[in-house]
Amino acid sequence: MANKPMRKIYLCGRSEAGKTTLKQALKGADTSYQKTQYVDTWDIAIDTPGEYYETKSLTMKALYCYSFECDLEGLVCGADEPFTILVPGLPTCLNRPLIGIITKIHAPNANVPMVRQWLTEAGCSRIFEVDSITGEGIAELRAFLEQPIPEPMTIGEAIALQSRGLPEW
Ligand SMILES: Nc1nc2c(ncn2[C@@H]2O[C@H](COP(=O)(O)OP(=O)(O)OP(=O)(O)O)[C@@H](O)[C@H]2O)c(=O)[nH]1
Ligand SMILES: [Mg+2]
Repeated sequence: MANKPMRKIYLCGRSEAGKTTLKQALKGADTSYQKTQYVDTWDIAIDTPGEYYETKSLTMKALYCYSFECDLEGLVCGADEPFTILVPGLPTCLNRPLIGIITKIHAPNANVPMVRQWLTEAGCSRIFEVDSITGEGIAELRAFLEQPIPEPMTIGEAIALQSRGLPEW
């Protein structure tokens, strides 16, 4: 059965976080290691080299700029990453929803609750846990991405939400 179209997600995270493997798993393709050397905006997801995220002058600029080409932004973080460079409250300067994806959830040094805390503090509205190699959690993420793109909010609706102190605007 053919896959449904997915909302386009921008994938960022440090090198080896598992962005490309995740993209392959979402496509139902074989997972094979391919170091990302350039930004690929034409596939089902916008896959970036980890170096974008690890370079001070590029992390935020790329997050802002590619938001114009995606439907939502995804922070990819391996469950075994030893520290984070994420700053809190990222959605305050993004114009797309932000979600988090924790990969390698069964890695020997995995600490899923710690990574979940980083992603929560960064401002992710949803956090998914996956193992892109076994496919665990991929169907749930795929089902979320297959949800239709919501109608853009009017300025009046945004102001109404702001006035009630709600973050969804
Ligand atoms: N067990 C397991 N291994 C994973 C998972 N995701 C990625 N890997 C492995 O981690 C390594 C790096 O994965 P990539 O998908 O290439 O990482 P990347 O974030 O695209 O890295 P760059 O292209 O350098 O930015 C590969 O050997 C993958 O097989 C996962 O969910 N589970
Ligand atoms: Mg890659």
